[in-house]
Amino acid sequence: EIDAFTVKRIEEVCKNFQNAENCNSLLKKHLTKDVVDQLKYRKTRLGATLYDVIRSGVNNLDASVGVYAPDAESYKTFAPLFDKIIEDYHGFSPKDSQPAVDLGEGKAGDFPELDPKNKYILSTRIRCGRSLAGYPFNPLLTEDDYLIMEQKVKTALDTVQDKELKGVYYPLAGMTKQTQNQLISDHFLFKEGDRHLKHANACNYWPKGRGIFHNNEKTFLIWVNEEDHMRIISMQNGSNVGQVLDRLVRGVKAIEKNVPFARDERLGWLTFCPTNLGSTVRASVHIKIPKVSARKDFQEICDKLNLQVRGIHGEHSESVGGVYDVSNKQRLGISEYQAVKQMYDGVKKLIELEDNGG
Ligand code: ADP
Ligand code: CIR
Repeated sequence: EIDAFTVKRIEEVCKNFQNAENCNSLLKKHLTKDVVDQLKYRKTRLGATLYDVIRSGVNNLDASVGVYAPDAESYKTFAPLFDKIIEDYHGFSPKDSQPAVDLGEGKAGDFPELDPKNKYILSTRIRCGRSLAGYPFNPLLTEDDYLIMEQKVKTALDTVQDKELKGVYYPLAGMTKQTQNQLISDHFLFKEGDRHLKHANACNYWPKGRGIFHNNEKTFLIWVNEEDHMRIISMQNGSNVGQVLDRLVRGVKAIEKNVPFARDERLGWLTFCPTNLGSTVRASVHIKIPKVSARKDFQEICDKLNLQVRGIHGEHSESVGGVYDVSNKQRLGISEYQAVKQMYDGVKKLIELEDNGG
C-alpha cells in the first residue's frame, strides 16, 4: 500500500523524535514503538500517512499536543495514536460517544454576568469550529478547493438576515497589512505564520481562500479556512456569558441552514485538531486575578477546575499586564452547553478565590 521509502522515513523520523529531549507533548507520550510499527504502513484513501499526522509535532518540540488529522478518515485509520491522545486530553475513551447537540439555546439565563462590577473580567468570547461536509482538512485541500469553499461560505453568510449578525466578508488576500495587524492585536483575527499549522501543511496557498466575516460591532465573527474550515465566534467586552452564548447560537443556526457541516456519530463535529472535536466549543474570558494568578499552584488550580490558561494573544502567547485567557479545556464528550458551563463554573470559583484574598 505504502512505498518502502516512506515507511523507512517514518521509522527514522519517529526514532529521532523518541530520543528528543525537552519535549512534553501528548504525541511524545503516546507515539510508542508499538504504535509506530502498527501505523507506519497505513494510508487513508486520500493518501495521508502517519507522517502527515505527526509532522507538526515532530517539527515543534514545544507543542502541547503535536498531531492533526489531514482528513476525517485519519481519526479511524490512525486510531491507535489518536485515541490515546484524545483520551489523555479530553478524558474521552474509545467506548465513549459525543452526546447529542445541545447548543444551549434558550438557556442564556443560566449564565448571568460573572463579574457584574467589572472588577476582573475584561471580555468574554465563545467560539466553535465547523467543517464543510465533503472536504478534507487543510493539508489535503487544493487551491481550487480553498477558493470554492470561500465562495460557498461567503454566499451562505450573505443570506444571514438577523440584524445584529449581518456583516461583511473580508478576504485576507487584498487586506492591507495595517488592517490585518490591527484586527489581530484587537483579538478579532487569527494570526499569521503559526509554526504548528505551517508544519502541519495547513497554510498552503495562503492567503488564498482565507478571510474573516464580521458584523459592524465585531461581536459576531467567522474565520474562514484558517485552522478549520470555519470558526464561528461571538465576543464582547464584559462578562455577560449568556448574551455571548445567545448570539453564537443564533449565528450557528443561521449558517447551518445553508452549509452542511461534517459530523461523526462518535466524535461529534469534526475538526482538524483532535483537541477541538465534539462540541468544538472554547468559551473564554480575559481575566485579571492578580492574587490567584500569582500563586505557585495557579496552573494546578486551573487543571483541577478543567480550565485551560492561555496568554493575552491566545494559544502559545504570554500573559501581559496580568491578563490571562481562561477557558474550558474539554470539548469532546460534553455538549456545547456543558462546555460553556465548564468555563463558567470554573471561572466563578477563581473569582471567589480572588475575592477571598487568593
Ligand atoms: P482559538 O480560540 O481559535 O482556540 P486563540 O487561542 O489563538 O484561538 O485565540 C484567538 C484570538 O481570540 C486571540 O486573539 C485571543 O486573544 C482572542 N481571545 C480569546 N479569548 C478572548 C476573550 N475572552 N476576549 C477577547 N479576546 C479573546
Ligand atoms: C500544539 O500541539 O501545541 C498545537 N498543535 C496546538 C494544539 C491544540 N491546543 C491546545 O488545546 N492547547
